[in-house]
Formats: sequence, structure tokens, C-alpha cells
Amino acid sequence: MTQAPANPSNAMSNQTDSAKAHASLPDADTQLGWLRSMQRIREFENRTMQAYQQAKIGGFCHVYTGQEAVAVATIASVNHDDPVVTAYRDHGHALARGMSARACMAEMYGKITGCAKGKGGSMHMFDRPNWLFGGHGIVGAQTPLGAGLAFAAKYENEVLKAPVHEGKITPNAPEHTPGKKVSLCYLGDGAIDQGAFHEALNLVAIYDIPCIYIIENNGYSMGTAIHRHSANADNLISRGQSYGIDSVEIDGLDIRDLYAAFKPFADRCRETSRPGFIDLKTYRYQGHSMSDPQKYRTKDEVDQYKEKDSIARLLGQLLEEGAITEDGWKAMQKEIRDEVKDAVDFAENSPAPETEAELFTDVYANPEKNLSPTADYHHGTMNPLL
Ligand SMILES: Cc1ncc(C[n+]2csc(CCOP(=O)(O)OP(=O)(O)O)c2C)c(N)n1
Ligand SMILES: [Mg+2]
Repeated sequence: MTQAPANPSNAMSNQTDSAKAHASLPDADTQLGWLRSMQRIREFENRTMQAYQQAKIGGFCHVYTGQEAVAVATIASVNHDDPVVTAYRDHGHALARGMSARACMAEMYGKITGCAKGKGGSMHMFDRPNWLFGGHGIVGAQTPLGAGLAFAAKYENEVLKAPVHEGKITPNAPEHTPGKKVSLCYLGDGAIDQGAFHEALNLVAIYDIPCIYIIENNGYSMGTAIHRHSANADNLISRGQSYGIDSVEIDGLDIRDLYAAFKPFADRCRETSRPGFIDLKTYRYQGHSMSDPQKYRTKDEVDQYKEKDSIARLLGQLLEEGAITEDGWKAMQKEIRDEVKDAVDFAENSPAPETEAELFTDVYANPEKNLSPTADYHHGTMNPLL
């Protein structure tokens, strides 16, 4: 029997109250930015679904509606040059990270103007300048990468004391802020029992690697409810705890609670150079992918979650507090609609890649024999961080 995910608001009430008491929220302008960012993702996803139905977008496509608060609040809690890596439901992370709607939409259209020149598609949004390292289609594959990204940042900071830029140690590399970093690695509840994830948890724990694993727990892995695919599903944080990793549950439907709980957690991981594990309760409004008849859940269940919609909730709070007016909200929605429509037009009108020329670009050819960034390092020598 399928079982609906636990109602996060009830389960989390004590936790979020205490979180509120411990962290002050940013100012109204910043929260208006969250509202805009969430609405931008929703509008983008609505247009994505339309384009997919018109067969303008091909391949697998998974939209993020319902989960917007997660990407927006967690990304707002870290620095721009903290690395981020995620799974295939990645449009929201890309937009929240700063990717243009044009580059994101064009990528789905398979156009040369897309963020990965149209070669990645919906599931593989990459944006190096915005420190987004994908978009990964294999469930759990990004979890060791999250560890690696955090390790690389720590190695640059503590051992090389300079960033590696284009394969060389470059003290004055552009866009580099020296100091401690934390990486964010998102995964779905369907990825928590993958072996690679547990190997990654073990490594980040023993090597003090500041990677935060954010389980976007939307209650389903494709059409299988979490209680049917995972043991001890009401206590996911026990998995992180069993590796000695600081692990907490967070309500992902209310962006204020989410930020208030996540921001100090992320700051602590950065400062102590320790990993983190978050069971972040959320919900997706659409089916798993664009071709999901959703026979495994009821419309009532979806409607119940929509009543707790994170955009509507923040909008209501900001209206009540006078931070925005109804007219202001209408104007914001229109700006966003215009931006996303422009992105669709841009994608439609962009050229496709020239197949012959593009097939062999952006692939690793003749990798260096010793991939280590420094000539001083030889295989077998001790890594001072370990
Ligand atoms: C290793 C592997 N096994 C199976 C699949 C097929 N598959 C694609 S998505 C998915 C469900 C993952 O669900 P979850 O991690 O909860 O993410 P969500 O779609 O809910 O965001 C599965 C089983 C895959 N892509 N990779
Ligand atoms: Mg899921």
C-alpha cells in the first residue's frame, strides 16, 4: 500500500520554533528576493511543461514546482563560490544559483546557446562561473562528487593556499575568495540507500570534509512512496548520525523556517570543517517526470500540500507586514513572465549545435598522466589533509 509522506508541518513544529528563536531573518528586501526567485522558478517550470508538451523539449524532464523554497533558501545561505551539485531535477538550483533563464531554457531545447551547448539537456545543467557542477542523471552519482568538491576547496585553502585555475596553482585567479568553503550536495529520498552515498558519508566523516548532504525528501522515488522503498524512513537522520555526522530534519515548505534552521547549520559546517546531513521535508506538485500518470497518489494529497504552498505563504506574510502590495506583486509576476517568455523565444530562435563540429568538443581527450594539480605531488606521497 502506498503511504503519503508524513505531514512536515506537524512533525517539525518544535524544531522550527527553536530555529526561529536562534536565527534572525534577513531584511524585507532580501525576502522579496526569495519571493521573486521562487516565483521565477515556478513560472519557468510552467513554461517548461508547456514546451515539453509541444515537443519542443525532448528527453527526460523533471520539474521542481513545489520544492522551490529548498533551492532558494539553501543557496541563499551560502556564498556564491561555495560549490553546488545536484541530481536531475535541477532547473531550480540552476536558476537560484544565478544561471540566466535563457541559458537554462536553451539547454533544454538542445540549442548551442544553452549552458552546456545543448549537449546536456534538462538533467545536466552546468554553470562553472556560478559554481554549479551539475545536474546528474544517475541516482546518487553526485554524492561522491559533492565530497570531492568540498575536499578540493579544503585542499586549495589549507594545503595549496591558492586556487587551482585551469590546471595550475594560481594565487591571483579570478573570482577566488580565499577561506573556508562548504559545498552543498542535493539528493532525492530515492538516493539515500545507494552504496555510493554511504561511501561518501563515510569519507566526509573521517576526513572532516565540509559537504552538506541535503535530502530533498519529497516522499517519493518515481512512483514509490518512501515507506515502501526505504527502511526506517521516519528517521532518515539516523543514517547521517551513524557516521557521526551532524544531522537534522527541516521543514522545507516554509522558507523562513527553512532559512532560519539551515543558515546557522551551514555556517557551523563551514567553521568546523565538518559535514552535514539534512532530511529536508518537501513535496513535488507534478509527477516524477513529464510522463508520469501519478497513479500512486491521490489528488487530495497533492491539494493538501498545495494549501501549504511556500510561495503563497511567504507572499501572505510579506503582504501582511507591508513589505509588498498587491500591485507590487502583480508587477513582480509580470516582470517574471516577461523574462521567462523572453527565454522561451531565445531558445526557439537559437541555432542547434553543428553536430560534426560539436561532437568532439568539451570532452576529455589525452588526460594528463598525473592529474594532480601540483608538480610536488607524486603518487604515494602523503596528502597532508588526510
Ligand atoms: C542508479 C539509478 N537507478 C535508477 C535510476 C532510475 N531513476 C531515475 S529517477 C529515480 C527516482 C529517484 O527519486 P528521488 O531520489 O526521490 O528523486 P526525486 O525524483 O523525487 O526528486 C530512479 C529510480 C537512475 N536514474 N539511476
Ligand atoms: Mg523523491
